[in-house]
Amino acid sequence: MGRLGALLLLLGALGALADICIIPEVDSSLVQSLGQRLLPWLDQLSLEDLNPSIYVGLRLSSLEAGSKEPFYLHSLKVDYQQSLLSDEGADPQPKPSMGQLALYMLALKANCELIGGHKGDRLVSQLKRFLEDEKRSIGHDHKGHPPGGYYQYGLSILALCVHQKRVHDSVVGKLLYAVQHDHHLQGGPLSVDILAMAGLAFTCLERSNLNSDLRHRITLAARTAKEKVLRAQTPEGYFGNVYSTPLALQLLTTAPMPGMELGMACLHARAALLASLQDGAFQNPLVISQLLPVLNHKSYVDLVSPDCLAPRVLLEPATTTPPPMQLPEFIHVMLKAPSVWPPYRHAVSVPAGASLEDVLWKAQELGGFMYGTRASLSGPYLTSVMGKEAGEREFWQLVRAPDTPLQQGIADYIPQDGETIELRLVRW
Ligand code: B12
Repeated sequence: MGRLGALLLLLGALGALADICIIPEVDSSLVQSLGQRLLPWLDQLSLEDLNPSIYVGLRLSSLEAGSKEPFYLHSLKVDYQQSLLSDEGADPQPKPSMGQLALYMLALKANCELIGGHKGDRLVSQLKRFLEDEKRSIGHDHKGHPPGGYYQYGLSILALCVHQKRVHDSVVGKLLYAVQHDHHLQGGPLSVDILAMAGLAFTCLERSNLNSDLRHRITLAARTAKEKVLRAQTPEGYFGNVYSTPLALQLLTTAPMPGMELGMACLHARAALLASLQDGAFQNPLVISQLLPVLNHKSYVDLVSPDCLAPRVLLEPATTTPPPMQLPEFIHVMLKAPSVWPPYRHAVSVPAGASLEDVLWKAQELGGFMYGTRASLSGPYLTSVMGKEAGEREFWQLVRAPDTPLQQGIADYIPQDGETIELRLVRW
């Protein structure tokens, strides 16, 4: 081959690389320290704390937690099967939501378990029933909202797909419509999470060919989802925000996209993620569980045929030296709730390093303030302020004044001295 031939070959290879999203290896000690943050959660086996996403994240990572893993999966099975089988009547157990059931099914597949038998069939029918109900709420004209949200809708289709369980074309059709028409996908960074999840579901359906009549539309929608995620890249490199970037990268790494400039965009996102990892942005177990697969070049779509024998590195508990005893320094945070009458506004003093949840707790202790939370896979979710519950399609938004929505929940966000935090009742 002449020089020109070699040059053309090189240019061709570089051109092809531009279409591929590759995340080069990340320092293994950084990955270890992320995994170590999950370890304490594997010992939390109460109903409120069990989190199938943590199990899925670990199984798709390069790390393993030894005997804690099978034990955790066993606890998940006991908990989920029991609450599924329990009747409404005698001892009504809180039922897992559609999305939680879907994550549980992903966890089973992450352990290479095929769903079958009486229990398995019940699980699959329950999830399909959930999806049918959501589809009905969206309606023929696509004007309604799925009560569980499009994120859980996509997650549920994905979970059934990795188990090779077919859902009706009309169910898939609603998600296709939503992605192609930007329908109720919520603006802002949340839409990237939703698009990424929908894209992962389409990619799975595309590979499994479960809905062959929709094949063309599914391929098109998978591409649209990727394009929209790519367009949502911020100047810092995130797709949406730092916490939607892991799912976005799970989607973008699934396959090369001819004609899309994926290569540089993904390298840019990796650099941004590394910087935020070093800043300690990843503390929440749920977001860590979505990031670990990416650092191991995996996505949820790999659960179609998981490699359960792949060697993984054993996680060792972190050795931490306790910080020297110091008198706590106190900071002042202004807490405001303008959406209630009379509006609440009070300065609260807490030790430096306290979370927003500590601030709320302190304000409540001081009197004149009240709040309520509900456990979720992301941690405590703020449901009410001064006795006012968020209604349907409303939520209590956490905002740093003047107008920056927080990217973390009440348990993870650490306010700084002099900050004003507003709790706003808004529609979504
Ligand atoms: C849909 C969604 C919402 C909806 C939830 C309502 C609904 N019925 O769908 C709305 C728009 C209300 C919402 C609100 C918020 N969200 Co949100 N949300 C999501 C999303 C896209 C999917 C959640 C889901 O369905 N999970 C699947 C099911 C099976 O899990 P689940 O635990 O049962 O789901 C419940 C919780 O996730 C809860 N929830 C939703 N968001 C958040 C955020 C936090 C911090 C907590 C504790 C709970 C929580 O609502 C879900 C439905 O009940 C995720 C994306 C993701 N990557 O996970 C972001 C996500 C979890 N949210 C996020 C954030 C930051 C928030 C807010 C704190 C934003 C704000 N500034 O106010 C608020 C929560 C404030 C509060 N009151 O505590 C971040 C969390 C990042 C982190 N560091 O942990 C994520 C990852 C999005 C992102 N990329 O930034 N969210």
